[in-house]
Amino acid sequence: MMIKLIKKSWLWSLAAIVLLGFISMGCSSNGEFGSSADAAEKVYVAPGEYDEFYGFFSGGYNGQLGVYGLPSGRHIFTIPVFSQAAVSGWGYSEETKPMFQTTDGFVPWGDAHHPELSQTNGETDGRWVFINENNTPRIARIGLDDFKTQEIIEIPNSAGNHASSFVTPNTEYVSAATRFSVPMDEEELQNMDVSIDSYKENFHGTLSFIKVSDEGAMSVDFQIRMPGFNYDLSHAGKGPSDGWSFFTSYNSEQAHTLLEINASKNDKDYIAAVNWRKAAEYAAEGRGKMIPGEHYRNYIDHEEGGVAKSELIEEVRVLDPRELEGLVYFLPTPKSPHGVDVDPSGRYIAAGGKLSTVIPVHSFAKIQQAIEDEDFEGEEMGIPVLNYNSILHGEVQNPGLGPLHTEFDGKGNAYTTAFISSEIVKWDLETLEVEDRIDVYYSPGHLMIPGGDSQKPDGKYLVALNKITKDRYLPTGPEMFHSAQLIDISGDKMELLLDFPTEGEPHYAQGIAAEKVMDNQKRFYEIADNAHPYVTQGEKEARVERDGNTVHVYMTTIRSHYAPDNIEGIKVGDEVYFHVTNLEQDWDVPHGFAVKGANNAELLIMPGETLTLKWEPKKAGVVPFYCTDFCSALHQEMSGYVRVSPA
Ligand code: CUK
Ligand code: CUA
Repeated sequence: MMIKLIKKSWLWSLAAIVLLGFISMGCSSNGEFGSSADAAEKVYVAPGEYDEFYGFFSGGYNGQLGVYGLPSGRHIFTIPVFSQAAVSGWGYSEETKPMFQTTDGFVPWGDAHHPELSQTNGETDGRWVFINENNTPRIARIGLDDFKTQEIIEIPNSAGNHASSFVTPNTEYVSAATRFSVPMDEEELQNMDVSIDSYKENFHGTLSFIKVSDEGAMSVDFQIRMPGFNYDLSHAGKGPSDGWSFFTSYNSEQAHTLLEINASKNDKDYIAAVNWRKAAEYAAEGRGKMIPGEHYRNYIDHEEGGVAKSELIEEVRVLDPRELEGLVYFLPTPKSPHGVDVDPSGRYIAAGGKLSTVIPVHSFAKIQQAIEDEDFEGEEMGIPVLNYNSILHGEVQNPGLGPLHTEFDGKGNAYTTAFISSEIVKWDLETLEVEDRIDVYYSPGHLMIPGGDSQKPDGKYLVALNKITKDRYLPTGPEMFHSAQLIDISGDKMELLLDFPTEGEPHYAQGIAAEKVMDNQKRFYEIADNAHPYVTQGEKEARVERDGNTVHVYMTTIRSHYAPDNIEGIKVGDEVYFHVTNLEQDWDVPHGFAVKGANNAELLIMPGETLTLKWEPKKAGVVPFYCTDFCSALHQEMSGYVRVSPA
């Protein structure tokens, strides 16, 4: 009997893998439009008018955060985050280089996955957006007052940070988890030089909870030691489940080679339900222990004129579920679950079992009951495994093939992406009946409803974030931008309104009513408040100072000239720092600064800001510099010369 069962599950795994591998490429029709005139009217934003929502779309392997207007789908901005951006000098200027400091050195690229807006009382509040970096584990916090990355914290004792950056209902914490388990020694969780074949005995994972202060400063409050699975996604509880977070895991088989087969054998993997409030109490009481956990916290220091600082933190607290009771419970969940989403009421937890034929929905009340009754079917590394049938609210039948992620409209409906069958499936949270389905083009990963993972969704639009584009736009060679699709969900039937391309791979996205963000915008920085150590407060102070081989140029810009604009006395081999202060006090008047042949990017200096470009001239001669941003009718005149003499 046992053998038969295993065999059966094996067969199903193989079938699913074949489907994932081959059918995932989607069909290739153009699909039906609803009435196009109707759809056009719904997404039309007249010239000079604003969109109703901001959309924040992860840039995936471009490492940045794209800002889109919805419903128009217009790409209105890109916020540089984890990758250097030549367009503004992000990560090239001396002020911003420290933002890329990690324990692996200067890492100027990142793989950004899940943006998440800050929340107050379970509602998006428009203060910040967080986003995780999957490759070199990091989390960034971006201010929605100036649309700039303000802080990047590294996650120690982690090997890939995918299940991040999801917030608790009052942004007490941002959560993170290790995507890949790695060898960790028993005492201090330090990575070890051991055979990969020793996976089962040596490999472990960690979950991390990053505390967020009222000002937004992040710190790793505690980590939880976990069995050697792969941790994939998470979402925080809310309402009755506030105080808990849910993390999906796969590879409970603990395979370390050919994962597509070997990590797909078990009928069920687990969702880890973490009582973070209890864990925070343990941490506050000094329980668990401090272990080595070197990581950098990099932040823009506004007190110091916006110069980034890097701070090395050496230790971190780890809590061990084998020693501390009530920290974590495993919820058995079919099958290699990917997404885990908590409905707006906080009562239901839906999993995207990507190889499952159903969507399992757990009930938080039943989870609580099962914990109270100690209704356990086993344990993994001291973590009790609850009984599947005891905690299940129910299963959604026929949800489409390859269910991944679910969002909610706040009216009792859930929407799940089906990756393999390329559709969005709408179902009722109480009856679990499928109510509607719509084809998308093609193979959706995440989906987004503004506020759709908060307690107050704006259930008007849904965006499908499709992984494969194929024939949706004019062909651009082998590579195409990813395709997002806007769907009207205000009625009983979903209606496809718009295709629009997104830059990089938009894993996840967030949306928020424009009015919660647009009125808090900084339009320029007050020059009088500029506390940069190399600020030049007025043209009269512009000057060149030499200190040995180091030259500091205190430079200003204002339409349409630099001061100084002729610089002599620079020698080959000097280290020249151009500290350029933009004296403008007017919205949307940056100036640029570029030096011919400099092994660096340009600077794009916002009004009232100071940025520094480092230049080491290699040859004697006279070198021009100029403004790269068309700032006035006399922009072409905005230039100057540096004379470089032999050493
Ligand atoms: S995701 Cu990162 S692999 Cu489903 Cu959140 Cu695209
Ligand atoms: Cu300043 Cu162009």
